[in-house]
Amino acid sequence: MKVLLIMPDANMHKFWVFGRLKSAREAPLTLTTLAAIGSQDPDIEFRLVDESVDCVPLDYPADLVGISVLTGTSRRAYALADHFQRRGIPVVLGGVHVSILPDEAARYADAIVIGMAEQTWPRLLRDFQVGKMAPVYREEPADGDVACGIPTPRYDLQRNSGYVMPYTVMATRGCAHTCDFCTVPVVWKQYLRRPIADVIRDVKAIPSRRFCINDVSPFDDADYAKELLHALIPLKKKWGALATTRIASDPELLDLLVRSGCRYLLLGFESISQRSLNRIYKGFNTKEDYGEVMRRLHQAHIVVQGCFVFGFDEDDKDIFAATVEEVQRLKIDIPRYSLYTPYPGTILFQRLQQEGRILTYDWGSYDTMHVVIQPKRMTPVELYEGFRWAYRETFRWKNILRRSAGRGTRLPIVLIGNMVYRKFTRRIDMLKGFELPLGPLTDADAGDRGLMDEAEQRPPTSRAKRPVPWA
Ligand code: B12
Ligand code: SF4
Repeated sequence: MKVLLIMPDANMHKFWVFGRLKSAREAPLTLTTLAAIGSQDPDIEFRLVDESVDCVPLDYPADLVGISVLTGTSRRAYALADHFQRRGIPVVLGGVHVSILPDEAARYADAIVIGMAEQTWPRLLRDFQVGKMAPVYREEPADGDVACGIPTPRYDLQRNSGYVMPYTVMATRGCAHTCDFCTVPVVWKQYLRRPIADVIRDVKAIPSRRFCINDVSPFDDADYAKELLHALIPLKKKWGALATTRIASDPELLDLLVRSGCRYLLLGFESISQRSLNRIYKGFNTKEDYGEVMRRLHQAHIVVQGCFVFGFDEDDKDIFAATVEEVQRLKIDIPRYSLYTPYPGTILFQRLQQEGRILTYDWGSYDTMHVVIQPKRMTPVELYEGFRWAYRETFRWKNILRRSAGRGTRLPIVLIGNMVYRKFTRRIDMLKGFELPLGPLTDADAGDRGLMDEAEQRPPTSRAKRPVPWA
């Protein structure tokens, strides 16, 4: 049986390099994990297509198609689902967006999978083979706080050369925090840790010295993290990960990061305003400590990608220049900016909906690069223009060079990272002009079943859509 697994892309991180697609980010674990889980049955042949690095083979002779859906990619996912269903091929949808809005996703699929799929995916595949696939599969919460039995991802099935970082590993799932804009605590209510032996097995399976841990919060349980880092030391690998700013406050953890080969961390600073941080339930980030966080991580020769968000209720037009200035002062190696986005299911979504401040329910714009809310202290246009200005200003050569001064042996990686985002800055300006390989989505694309139009997408309690001035 042939199963085609697709990760649709919103054209965010991909670039054409010498005629081939290249993703400037790490490979997702989703498809390689699903293929690994399903590979327990030798009769199933998986083909993996991540649209960040591949084009979807629209004529592939699949028996079953599985599509992973994020909110920002849902329109694309539904159009692809429609395409394969019209060819008579059953489609299964799963992933974050499906778990949050199962009723919406169910309209575009023969079956949906809610939550993690370690138990449900093999069951679905078995049911499908005997012609009894159910319309909904829902993973039960784990018993306790340990995630057991997750197999080593099928790295052999992804186009590794397409990624800047092809090898990703998972150690934990979920997050112990509840930032108001974040989907993670909504979808994964538990903070799970995988057995250290399983993680080390996966790291050993990687045919490279470099890998990354792409869990959202892998160091939150300090005891677990220290045990894991101890176990990584003998493997002599170089790795990167996501973390919170609290990582730098524990000297033992910091020392273990260095000894185990950590070279890169992505940190969510989010804002330079403590009031904003408190308001979004991220008060554990202390603005006053940012300088010390950066000093310690730089001392440990760790490259820091620092993420900031614009559009918080406390933000006014001064926030852009103030943030860029702080980014320069802190010498954030690779800064990144996003727009405050109310993903469905989040605390933020509920609040802004009640306040009538959601401008569009077109999920295609929920990529943190489009303004989808009415900001409190500026107009949507001012927010968008400020965001673009901040990108342009931050990635001017003179600012890149000022930030990178003194980075010693890490300078090449810092400069490469900045060059990618310099290019990305131009992409933000072009976002509206992009067309996906299947063509722009229209009602005609969707055929009889119809892509959701805006009225359908709008939850019944919401206010009418207001025009976005620059659309
Ligand atoms: C690595 C990562 C990335 C990578 C890879 C992208 C990707 N598609 O995974 C990169 C860096 C490119 C990326 C980019 C972005 N990301 Co991201 N990313 C992640 C991260 C940290 C891990 C994903 C992962 O590999 N998980 C491990 C795998 C095994 O788990 P999984 O994907 O959930 O899959 C399991 C189940 O969900 C299910 N499943 C999933 N799909 C399917 C499909 C089928 C058919 C079946 C049966 C089951 C199934 O089975 C799997 C096994 O149990 C998640 C956070 C998280 N914990 O999920 C955020 C996350 C997915 N990202 C998020 C966001 C917002 C973004 C960006 C918009 C950020 C930005 N501004 O750049 C972009 C958008 C990318 C796009 N194309 O639109 C949000 C999504 C929110 C939402 N509602 O959609 C998340 C949840 C983070 C968050 N804090 O909320 N991201
Ligand atoms: S933004 Fe980061 S720290 Fe906050 S809940 Fe999400 S994953 Fe956790």
